[in-house]
Amino acid sequence: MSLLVAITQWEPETWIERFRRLMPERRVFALGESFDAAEVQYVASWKHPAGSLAALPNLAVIFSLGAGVDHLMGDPCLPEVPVVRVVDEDLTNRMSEYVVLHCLMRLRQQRRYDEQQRQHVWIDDRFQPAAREVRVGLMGLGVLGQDAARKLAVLGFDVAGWSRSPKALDGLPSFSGEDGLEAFLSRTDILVCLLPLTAGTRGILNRSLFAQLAPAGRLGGPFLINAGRGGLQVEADILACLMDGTLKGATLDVFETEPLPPASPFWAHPAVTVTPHNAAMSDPESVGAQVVEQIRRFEAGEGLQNIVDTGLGY
Ligand code: NDP
Ligand code: OXD
Repeated sequence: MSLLVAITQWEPETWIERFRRLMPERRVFALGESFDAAEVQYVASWKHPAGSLAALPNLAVIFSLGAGVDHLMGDPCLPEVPVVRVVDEDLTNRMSEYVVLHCLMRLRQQRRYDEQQRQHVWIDDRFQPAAREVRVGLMGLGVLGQDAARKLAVLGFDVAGWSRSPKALDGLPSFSGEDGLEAFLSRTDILVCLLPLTAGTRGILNRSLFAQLAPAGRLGGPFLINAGRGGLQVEADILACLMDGTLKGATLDVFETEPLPPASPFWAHPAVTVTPHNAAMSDPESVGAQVVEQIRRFEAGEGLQNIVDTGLGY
């Protein structure tokens, strides 16, 4: 049986080459090629066009090539087969690097020094809060949130987390559900969002939430780091909150519209750091090998791993 690689927005060639090399005994098709739909048992997807998987009569498993699965859940014609997502050490490490980097950038005020360097300005500025004085709050304590939390704690940050269900996190404070949100936000100077985009989280990063962040922390105001999904954030609210001081700065890897349009005010905003949705890339070597291993497990009757709860949407 064959694998259909259904990728948009990423270059499919590397993935197809990798799958063909790893599974020489199988046929690997790209969406757009001509193929026999009845032959396809597996799909590897990143943002396949909605409806394009609807007529595959022998489809058994859909593999998301990313950790997030909102690109699949948004397809109203998604076949009712198990959906498996990426849980990958390489991807997890990359996300933690991103989170640690941008928390340190805010702690050490690096953007200010970059600007001073551009201006050839030397200010004898000895104000540097300690990491232990800065409270980082992770929204989402899943695979990525937990790893980032641990690594931030090693650096000395005062870390807490928030998730849907209660979590024990190496002795770090953790909060859950609607009831725990206010207490979580009120002790947060840097809010790091690693939530999935679902019906329950869409638009959660909005003015009413930002207004509950700690107003008087050691960084002089709260910062937002969003590397979850653009649909989690209300961009007009972020801009308005940066303007009135509810937020002091934001680091955004994901956007309501991607690629970020050239006219977006985020590009030139002095308090915003923009990265092009690459906080944690899926590595074709590592993720391709995982898909192949999952197919082996499935066919050996050993059971799939990292199956998505399609009811919850993540
Ligand atoms: P997980 O599924 O492992 O974790 C998701 C976390 O979010 C869980 O702790 C879950 O709670 C929590 N959560 C979900 N819904 C809610 C809710 N309504 N209220 C509170 N908490 C909620 O996902 P990962 O950690 O692997 O990935 C997280 C997201 O990161 C992905 O979905 C994707 O969108 C994004 N991502 C972005 C990348 C980038 O490059 N920018 C790269 C990879 C991923 P509970 O523990 O109770 O289930
Ligand atoms: C992912 C992503 O979900 O790259 O893995 O956004």
